[in-house]
Amino acid sequence: MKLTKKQFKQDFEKRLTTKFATDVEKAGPQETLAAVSSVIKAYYSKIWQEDNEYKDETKKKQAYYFSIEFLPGKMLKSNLLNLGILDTVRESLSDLGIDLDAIAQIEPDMAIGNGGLGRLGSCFLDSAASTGIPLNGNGIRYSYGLFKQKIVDGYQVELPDSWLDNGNPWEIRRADKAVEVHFGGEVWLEDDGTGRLMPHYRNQERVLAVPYDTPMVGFENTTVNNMCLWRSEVPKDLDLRFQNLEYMRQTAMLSAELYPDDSNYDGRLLRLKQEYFFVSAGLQRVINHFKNINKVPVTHIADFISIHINDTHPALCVPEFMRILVDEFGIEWERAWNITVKVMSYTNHTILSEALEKWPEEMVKNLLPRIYQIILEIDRRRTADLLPKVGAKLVHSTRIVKDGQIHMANLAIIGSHSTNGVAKLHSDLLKDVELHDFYLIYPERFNNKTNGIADRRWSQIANERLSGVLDETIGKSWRHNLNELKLLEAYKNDENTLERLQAANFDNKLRLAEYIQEHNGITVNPEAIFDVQVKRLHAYKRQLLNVLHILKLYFDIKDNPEIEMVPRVFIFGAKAAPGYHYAKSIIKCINEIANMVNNDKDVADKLKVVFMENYNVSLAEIIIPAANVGEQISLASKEASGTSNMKFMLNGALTIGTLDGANIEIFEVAGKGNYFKFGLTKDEVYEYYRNGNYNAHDIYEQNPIVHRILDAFIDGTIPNISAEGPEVFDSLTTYNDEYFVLRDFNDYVRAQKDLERLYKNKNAWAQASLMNIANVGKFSSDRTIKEYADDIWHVHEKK
Ligand code: T68
Repeated sequence: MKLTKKQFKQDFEKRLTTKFATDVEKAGPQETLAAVSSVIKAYYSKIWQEDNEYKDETKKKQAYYFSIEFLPGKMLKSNLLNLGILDTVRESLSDLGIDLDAIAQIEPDMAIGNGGLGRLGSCFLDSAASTGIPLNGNGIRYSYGLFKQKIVDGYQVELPDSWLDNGNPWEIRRADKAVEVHFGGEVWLEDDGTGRLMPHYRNQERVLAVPYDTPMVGFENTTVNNMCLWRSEVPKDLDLRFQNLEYMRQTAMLSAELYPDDSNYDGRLLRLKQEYFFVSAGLQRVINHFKNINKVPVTHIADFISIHINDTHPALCVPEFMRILVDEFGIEWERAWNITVKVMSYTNHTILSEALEKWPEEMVKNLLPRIYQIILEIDRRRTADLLPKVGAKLVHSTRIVKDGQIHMANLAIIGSHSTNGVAKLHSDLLKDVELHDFYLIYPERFNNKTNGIADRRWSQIANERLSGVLDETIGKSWRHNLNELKLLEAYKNDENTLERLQAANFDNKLRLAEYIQEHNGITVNPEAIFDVQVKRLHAYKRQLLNVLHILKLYFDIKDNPEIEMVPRVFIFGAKAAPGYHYAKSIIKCINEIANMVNNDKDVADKLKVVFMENYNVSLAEIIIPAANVGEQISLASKEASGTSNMKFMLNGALTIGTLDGANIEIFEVAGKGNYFKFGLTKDEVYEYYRNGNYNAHDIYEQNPIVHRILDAFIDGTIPNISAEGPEVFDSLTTYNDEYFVLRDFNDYVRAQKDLERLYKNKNAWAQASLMNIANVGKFSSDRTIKEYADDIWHVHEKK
């Protein structure tokens, strides 16, 4: 949009008066932020309204991304960038003595997601808007997002994230569009006089779902999509019998808190309620909108909408959509089923068995009696239909209802026309191993969509220094199309470019060093290799492997304080699920090792270990641009994709990683010599599983370096871990090292040495870094979302 400084200042000053009865001089930072945000909201609202009108008039098909989590982070700068007014607003504020970046910093992160899955959803919404693809989000407006992490005496402590305290300037509460969601009670079927059995209900619990809309503003275009988040409330006309405190509390609970578990299935009733809550509310709104806009029968709905099931949490979309078609529109079952399968599509994000959702039949039956009947009927008809075609074995292994449980992945696959994994390796594993039986029955449904990232946030916003150098070197086309970064390759031998790229990284390192000084009280050397592992703490991600290597370096120094070594700063950021004891123990160990290493005079500044508290999107925006090395060291086959690996690459860090998830595709495009690969392949891992012949204890006994490092956990070398040390030690020895940490240790050390050698050659390192940036184009989520739009949803870009 077009905006002059004069206009903005006028709007801003006026808003301070109308909203807060104050002026530039007297306004506090919260008032300033709120006024700026409110002005920006007014700017995009017009575009939003027009785009809604355009969508309604053209009636083009739209897609809806149902996800129980989103992780957008802060929105102010992203909205400014996308509106094309970031510089104008920054300069205008600066004229008024206000620092935009300082103001932007106090906006709370919108953190209604755990990690990769939620962040991917937000990257997709950003990219869809920016490429003009009509995709809207549907989720829950949790009053409390992911917990805030404090580190106290080395331990993780969780504090509530009350992100709405100062209001949310971006959202619009649409009370007029509220719908009801019903739980429990009894249901029975009665002939409606025409031979059709219709459901009747008694004693249902009623919940009001109120939508809050947050605009997803496209990058320098005219698209504004919607992220709809639902809040649970008590219906205004509630029967007095139900107006008791317990019911009020239960209702509020539905949208109160995000479950802080990732990669783990938690079978609690409230979670199941949350799932049905946002699924039912979302589908009702989508269908209401369809009815209002289109004058065609609902049997045509698959031509107008597409519903995406992000992981299994929204899998109840399948029976709920059936319920609406069959019970409310009176559509005959077979026909309704064909429509449902056409409308639905599903993404799988994990092969970890502990993350696969299953709900006890009894629980579903009690909480959602009609949905339960529909699931049984889906299962019954499918079984009858397939038995003669594929045989009992395949039918049984793929059934939705078995062993007293409802298998949500099975429901999602069976009830949709597309199942995709999130990186090539992952999608292959789904077809060949994890979902092989489904693949035999429905081969045409399986496909891959390698993840991507919203590159504008991770470069233009998070790394202005690098972006500036790129503009000067290759022009600005890369800002619209990340593939244009390929132009950078021509500068691989241009010393000036290499120097400027490295200088940008160095500035970012200074900024991070300052942050670390302020928050951790640790002085780090900006010349050191900044070696970063940021992600959720999980055994399969193997933060422990990183830790063992740090201990090796530590002992090398202790044995020979004069040893020549490129100084290193190891940086961690990781939240552990509050109930994940082992992960929390590892956090404690990292912090105690950090204390030991950082305060050892022999070590000087050769080695520093920093655990950064409360890793989140905003912190990632400070850390990743400063990294030299990104650690992507999960056990091969376990990380479905990973997306921080892509963010590091975009910011010029080199990856040290296993052949897992999207790392493989990163290595393919980065080119040999520009990454450090190590460790078992997925085939080797599966070979161990088949043979059952892995023996971690042997490695402990036979490898003196490993022996010494592991002993440090139990012999008092590392202080203050008398409970956690033995736990870690036992996991690696007695319990046979589930994720092959010891098996991959030697090769990891070798790769780390290669890395150090390359870093000593400044020019070669800079070239490798440049090659990473130049080849990152594929990992823009603009690419990913276009693939979803073309291959799965069949929705089209606005021209
Ligand atoms: C992640 N999954 C994958 N799950 O681990 C990661 N799970 O490899 C991938 O890049 C990313 O998804 C995007 O595809 C998750 O982040 C969760 O957060 C989660 C949350 C609740 C329940 C289960």
